[in-house]
Amino acid sequence: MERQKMFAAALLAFFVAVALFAGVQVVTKASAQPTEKTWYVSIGGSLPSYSTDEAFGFYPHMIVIDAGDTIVWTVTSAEPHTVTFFSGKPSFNGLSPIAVLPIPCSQSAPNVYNGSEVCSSGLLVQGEQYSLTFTTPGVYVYTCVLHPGLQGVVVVQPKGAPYPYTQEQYNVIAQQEMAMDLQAVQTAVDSYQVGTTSVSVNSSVYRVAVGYQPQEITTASLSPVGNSGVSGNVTVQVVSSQTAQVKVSLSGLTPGKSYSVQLLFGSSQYGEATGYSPINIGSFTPTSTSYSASFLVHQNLSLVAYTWIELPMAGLYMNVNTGSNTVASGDIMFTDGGIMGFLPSVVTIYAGDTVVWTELEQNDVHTVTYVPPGMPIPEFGTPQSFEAIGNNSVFDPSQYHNSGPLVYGQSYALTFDKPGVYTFVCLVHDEIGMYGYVNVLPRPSSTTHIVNQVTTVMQQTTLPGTTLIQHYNTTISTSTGDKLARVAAVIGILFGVVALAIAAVATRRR
Ligand SMILES: [Cu+2]
Repeated sequence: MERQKMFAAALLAFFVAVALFAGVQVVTKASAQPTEKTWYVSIGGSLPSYSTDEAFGFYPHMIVIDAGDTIVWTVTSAEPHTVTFFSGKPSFNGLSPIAVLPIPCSQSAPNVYNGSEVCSSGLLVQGEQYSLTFTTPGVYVYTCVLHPGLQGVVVVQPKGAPYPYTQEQYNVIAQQEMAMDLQAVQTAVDSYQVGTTSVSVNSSVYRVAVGYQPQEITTASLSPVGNSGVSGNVTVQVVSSQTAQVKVSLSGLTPGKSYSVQLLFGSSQYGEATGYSPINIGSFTPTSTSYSASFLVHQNLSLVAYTWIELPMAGLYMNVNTGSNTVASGDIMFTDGGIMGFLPSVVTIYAGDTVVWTELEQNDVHTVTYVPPGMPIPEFGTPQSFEAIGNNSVFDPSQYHNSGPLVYGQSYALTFDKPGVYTFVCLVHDEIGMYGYVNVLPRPSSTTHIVNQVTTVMQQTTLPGTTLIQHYNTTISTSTGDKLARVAAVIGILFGVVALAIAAVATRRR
């Protein structure tokens, strides 16, 4: 009996101990600090089948985290990028040597961002990561110093605030945003047309694009803030090197009241980014409840630009206010990307013709470089890569030819007098396959030449009629007595020649 009691007491003590221990565990759990989370953002993207089509973005564009959390960025594209927080301080040009060097947030805590320092990852190549821990609630914009249009937003909420999205949801958003950017690049590439000008019977000028990108235009809707009843939309478009056009259309306004329109860094939902000032677009006093107007903004809207306005893809929003109250707002988003290639990649010309390469990508820098046999491809950044040599000269296949870094709108030209196939490379993007070829054919006798030239131009365009023309060409070259097709082809080409002649005369008259 005594033994049984002792056994029961021991059992009870055991259960009490277990209960107490469990209780302590529960208490410990309840009083624990919320766990700091780690979030993932990817940078850039490309389709495997079009490796030179590059999406330029931070995906997701905006991420909302809590103080204490960490973000890890990973470069997923062949194109290198940086993650740089300027915190409103002056940014630097992507071509300056410091652009690619890492900048620690502080000496003691290089990867802890408190919202006011400059922190930069330095150059990150495919697969490389950078991480920052955020300590201070606020709205922060960040950029890639190499591609000024790349801008992202980090919103830091107070510790313990509920998150609007999970990482899984952000992954889906990221995929959608990247797909939209790649689609925009492909659409731009598909619509690109080669420009060719006949200078004389014995020489033509062929224009090749060096990099290409979707047009910088976007429309955003403006939603009422509170119960203002004011809504509308805004279209933002880059119209010249330092000018953007902002077209605003609003309804629900109070006649006689004064309104201001501003562009701000940050997010319409979470507010202004720390360290950045609003860009004032204009003011108006409507005489009716609706109003539309077009404003020109001459201020440089980009964080960093080579020579051209580059609108950030995210982290910019429009605000319509009455001075004290915001009545409508909306995020301005651009699809951002570019082709790291020559368009067309193969250009077929005749001896005596000239090729003019023009940089057509606001977001990036490229070179047009010919490296003669036996010479290694210079590394970008070396003096040799920056050396501009041979512009407007006659191409000599035994010599090094280089445009040096070209920014938007700049050109490089060479005249070819020796038949052959010549390979050109961009020293910035050689590793991702930015190669172009100039195929120089011997100049044929004049009549055949004109026909050939017409068909070459047709083949090099991406117009819908191309397939038809190519079909006719094939018919001519392989014809085995199909007279009708030959006649049709000849008539077609003659029409083409006549049309070109009319166009040439018309151009001259103007
Ligand atoms: Cu390039």
